Amino acid sequence: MNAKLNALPDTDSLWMPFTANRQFKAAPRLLVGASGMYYTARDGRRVLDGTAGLWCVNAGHCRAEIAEAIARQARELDYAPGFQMGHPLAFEAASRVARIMPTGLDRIFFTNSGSESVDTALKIALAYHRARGESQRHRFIGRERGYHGVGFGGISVGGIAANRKPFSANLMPGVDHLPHTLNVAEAAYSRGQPAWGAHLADELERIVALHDASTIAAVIVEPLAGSTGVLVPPRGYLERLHAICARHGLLLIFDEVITGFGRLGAATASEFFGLKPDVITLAKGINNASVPLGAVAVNRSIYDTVVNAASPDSIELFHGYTYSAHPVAAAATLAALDIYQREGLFERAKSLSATFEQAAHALRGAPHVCDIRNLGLVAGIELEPRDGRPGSRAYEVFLRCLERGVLIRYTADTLAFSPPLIVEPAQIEQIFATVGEALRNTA
Ligand code: PXG
Repeated sequence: MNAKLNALPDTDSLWMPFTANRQFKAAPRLLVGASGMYYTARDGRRVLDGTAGLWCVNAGHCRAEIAEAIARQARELDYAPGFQMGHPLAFEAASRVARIMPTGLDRIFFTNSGSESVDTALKIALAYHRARGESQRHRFIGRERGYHGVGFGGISVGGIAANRKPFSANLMPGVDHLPHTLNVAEAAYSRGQPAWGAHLADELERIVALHDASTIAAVIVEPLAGSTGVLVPPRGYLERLHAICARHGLLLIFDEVITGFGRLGAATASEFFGLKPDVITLAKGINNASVPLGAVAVNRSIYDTVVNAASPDSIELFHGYTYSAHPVAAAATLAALDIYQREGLFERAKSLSATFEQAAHALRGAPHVCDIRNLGLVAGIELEPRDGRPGSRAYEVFLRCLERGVLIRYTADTLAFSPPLIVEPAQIEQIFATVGEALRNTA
C-alpha cells in the first residue's frame, strides 16, 4: 500500500460535512482504496460496502470502464462551456438518461449534485407555471422527514428539523408539508410496501383546500425516503398523491436521487411503481458517483411550455451551472449506463431483493430491534433509542460493524443498508450476520 496514504493526515483544516468533526478527528476513519464490493481502510483492512458509498456506487467501486472513460475525456476535452456552447457528450448523455426515464420525461437538465437537482426542479416548476400565465402558483408542498439536499430550496421543502433549525428565518416562503408515512405501531416489520397508510396521501387534499390549488406549484417527495431512516411508501400512497396532483394541476416531483439507477430493481422508482411524475431529480448513481453530476428529467411538455413562452432568440430559463454536463462527468455517465445495461444490474437488484429482504428480516428479535423495513436493495433496521442519548446505540453498532469489516449507515437510531447492485448473496448474508453480532455486543 502507498505509504503516503497510510500515514494519518493533518485533519485540522477540513470542515467535514454532516459529521461530528471533533468526534471524528479524535479517532479518524479513513478509506484509501476501493474495488468492486470492497473499500480498503487506512490500516489495509478490506471493508465490505453495505451502503454503496452514500447510496451511489451502484455498479461497485473503481470500474475500469468508467475510470478509462474519465481519463480519456480528461485528455481529449477537459472542459467546454455549457452556456451558448456545447460538446457532443453532453447531448449524448442527456439522450441516454432520457431513454431510461418514464416515457415523456425526456428533457434533461444537468447539475452537479442532488441538492442542485432539487433546486433546479423547483425553479423549473415556477418557470413552467409562469410560462402558462399562472405565476400565482408559487407554493411548494414537501413532506416531514423528507430529504432534498441542502440548498435553501431543498431544506425548505425538506422535513428534517435539524437541517432547517439554524436557517429557519431564511427558508423559502410558501412551503407546507405532508405528514410522513412511517408508523411503527401500525406497520412494523412490513416486508416491502406496508399495507397501512395510503390514506396519508389524502392530507394533500386538506393542504390544497387550505391554500387553494391555484397557489400551489408542485409537490415534491422521495418515492422511498432513504436518508431519514428508510421510509417505504405504503401501498397505494404514491398513486393517490399522483391522482390528487393531477386533479389540481400541481406538478409532482419525485426526488429519485437515491432511487434512480436501479436501487429498487428498475431504472427509476417511478418505473418500479408504474407512475409517471412530471419531474424526476437524479444524481448519485447517474455515473456510479465517479464524478459529481446530477440531473433533472422533465416532461417534454414542461420543456416545450417554458421554451416556447420566450422569444426564439432569447434565453428561456435563466439557470445553469459552470459544470452543467461537464465533459468528464458526461463521459463517466455514458460508461456507467453501459455497465448498468450490459450487466443487467437493475434486473439483478430486482432478483436479489427477496434474498435481501429475507436476510434483513432474519434480524427480527435481535437485541434492540423494533422495526425492519425494506424494498428493492434498501433496508432499514430501527433500534430502540437509549434514554436521553438518541443515535448513540446505532453509532456503536456502526462502529462495531466497521471493526468487523462491514460498512453500514446509520441515521438517528435507524441502520440503513443499500449495497452496490453487484452484491453477491453471500455478501448479503455477511452484512446482516455482522449486524446481528454487533447488536448482540451492544448494550
Ligand atoms: N435528494 C435526496 C433524496 C437525497 O437522498 C439529495 C437530494 C442531495 O444530494 P447531494 O448530491 O446534494 O448530496 C440526497 C442526498 C444518507 C445520505 O446517508 C443521503 C444523501 C447524502 C448523503 C448521505 O442517507 N442523500
